[in-house]
Amino acid sequence: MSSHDPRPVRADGILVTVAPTGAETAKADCPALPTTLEELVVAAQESQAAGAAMVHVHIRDDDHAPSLDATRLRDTVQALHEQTDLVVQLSTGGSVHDPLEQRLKVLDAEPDSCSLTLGTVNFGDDVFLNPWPFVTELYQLAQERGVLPEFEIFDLGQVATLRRLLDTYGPPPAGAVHCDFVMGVPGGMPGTAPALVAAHAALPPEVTSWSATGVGRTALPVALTTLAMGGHLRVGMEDTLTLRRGVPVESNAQLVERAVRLAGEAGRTPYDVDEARTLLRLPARTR
Ligand code: KMH
Ligand code: ZN
Repeated sequence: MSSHDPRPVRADGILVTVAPTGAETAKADCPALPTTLEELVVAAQESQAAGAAMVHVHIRDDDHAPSLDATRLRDTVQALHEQTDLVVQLSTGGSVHDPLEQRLKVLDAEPDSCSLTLGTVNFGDDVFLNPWPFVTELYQLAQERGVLPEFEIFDLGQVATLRRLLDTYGPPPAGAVHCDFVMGVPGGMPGTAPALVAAHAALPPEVTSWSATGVGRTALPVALTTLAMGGHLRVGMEDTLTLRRGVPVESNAQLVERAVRLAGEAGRTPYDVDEARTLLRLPARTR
């Protein structure tokens, strides 16, 4: 094997990504949502102990409102790197109100990975704006900085945009093409088995790994379908606030534990952080 070949990774493993906070839920409506740096670090540590290997991060300000403050982002990446072993992925999606210019600056905080949504989508009553020039600028920035993009796919047409992006600008930094289907957003593709099968079938052959998450009540159907199809899982309070009807989620670790339990029934055990870095072709890292 040459030094350029990807390292092998266990076939019966699963990458569990935790998305602990998001930008949509108010702290006042959900006190268990981790919105301070201290709460985020604890949620990340507990999630790692439960089997997560990557954390998808949105930060909040002192009033618990979504923020893209440069200093806070940098401090957050540093704290997560110092106090967990997780692959740190910063959201470049932010909230639907964040300006595109500020979303590009997220990469200045030097995360391992960044989310990169492949197109504009209605998002409830709002619009999550991702015009092609923004997508291409963010992608080229990630390539220049050696940051792993996680391609977020909210709708079937966005899979075609991934094809166009790879054709026009070439592969990501180390060749890992990692996608995440975000399903069940009002305005995007539904969180159903047929939708996931269709979106997955349209993925370009360059894709090296994929995960899925279903928001709200689609969390379980999407997770079960993903396991049946051999994909990886993203879970967390960004997407899911109830375990089932009338039963609130108490912590992000609880959702990670459930994902690991379901994966176990499918014969798969979570990748540790070193295995996750291998899968995602990230350099090994020690605290
Ligand atoms: N908060 C949504 C508008 C991402 O993190 O990149 C966008 C989002 C996707 O959560
Ligand atoms: Zn997000």
